[in-house]
Amino acid sequence: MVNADQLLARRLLAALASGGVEPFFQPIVSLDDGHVLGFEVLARWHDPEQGFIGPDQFIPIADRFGLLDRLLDQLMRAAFSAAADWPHNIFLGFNVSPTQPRNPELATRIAKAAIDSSFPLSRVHIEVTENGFIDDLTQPRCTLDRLINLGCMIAMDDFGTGYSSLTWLSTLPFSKLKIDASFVMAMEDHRQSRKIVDAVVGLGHSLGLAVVAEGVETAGQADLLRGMGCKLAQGYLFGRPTPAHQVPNALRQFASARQNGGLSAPMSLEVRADRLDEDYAPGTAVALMDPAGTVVASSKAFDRTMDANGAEVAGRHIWDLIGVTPETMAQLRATDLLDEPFPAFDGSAADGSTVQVHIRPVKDESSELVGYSVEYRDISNPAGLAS
Ligand code: G
Ligand code: G
Ligand code: MN
Repeated sequence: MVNADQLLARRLLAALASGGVEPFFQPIVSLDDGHVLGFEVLARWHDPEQGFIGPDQFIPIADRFGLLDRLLDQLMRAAFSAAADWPHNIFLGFNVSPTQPRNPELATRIAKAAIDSSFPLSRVHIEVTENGFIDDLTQPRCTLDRLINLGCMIAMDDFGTGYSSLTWLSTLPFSKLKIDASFVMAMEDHRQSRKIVDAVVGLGHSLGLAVVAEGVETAGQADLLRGMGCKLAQGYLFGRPTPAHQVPNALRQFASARQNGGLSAPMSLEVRADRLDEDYAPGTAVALMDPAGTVVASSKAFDRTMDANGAEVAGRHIWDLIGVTPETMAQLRATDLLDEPFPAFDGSAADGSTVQVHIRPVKDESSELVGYSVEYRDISNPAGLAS
């Protein structure tokens, strides 16, 4: 006996094999000037016989029959391929159900999909719903740390609808918090919802997170959000989820907000690394790392500060060198999304003295993040000369 759910699961499996499930893209914009920062990728399934089947119907089935990873894989590959010609500074946000990070293979699968498509992992954002996390966070935490280590950004989706939201927020390495649409949509009519949104924007910012308001449908809601200091938004006011072929057109309509500076020479991390000594004052203790935190170049003064024996620093992970935690990397991601400076923090040099660590994003001419500079400043020597 095959029941209706099993039948649907079989159809879904067939659709996944034949490309019948398609990614749609919804813009996430800056509330300051309306430019597009990235897209949320949403699964859409058109069945030749049954017509359009909504994710509310097929996601739970995919979950029950173990098809979510395959769905994610298909969506990612289709989305990366479609986005190859889009501007290189926009991110793609993928939804991951709370059961998926329990699978130790998830991070590897995501990395493989991106690498196979030459899509930078620093532009991959993973949205995890707070609804349904189970009590034991050991494996999810491990998976999310690995994803951050690979360069991805993690967002908490539908914030405010689950329970223990604050526990997840303090336990898992989020960079971004998405306020659930239900609060945003009720804001104009209900003072309570307005207060909640205001408080969540403040909470997110005080934790160093980027905050996105979901479900923004009216100009009035956008104005209220701007007044609260909310920087990022998503909703029908800015754009509905659209198929890939309509995205370039949608981007052109948004384009006036952001023009490239017209620089022609590419400024890759490698070029910057070669010019390290010219770009910084002599004796500056500075290193460049890629978005995932691997050091690609360092000045002699940096090496000296790190390790009295002058061991090779390039190729090592910044976490191992200066005790940067996954939380620091997660916060770093949030600050580049918001274009805000990352606050300096104290670290210790190999000789035991305290140094101030300044981390700055390094971007190319099209504002794509290529890495970060890590500069040590001797606190007793504010000019930044380490020797
Ligand atoms: O796009 P729409 O509002 O119809 O989506 C309904 C729900 O389905 C949302 O909660 C959304 O996060 C979820 N959803 C859409 N696409 C995916 C997907 O690819 N994977 C998972 N796990 N959920 C998805
Ligand atoms: O759970 P999640 O936040 O991933 O769900 C996102 C879903 O919300 C998308 O599937 C999209 O279709 C829907 N959505 C996005 N913007 C709006 C909006 O402005 N109004 C409404 N009603 N739904 C929206
Ligand atoms: Mn989402």
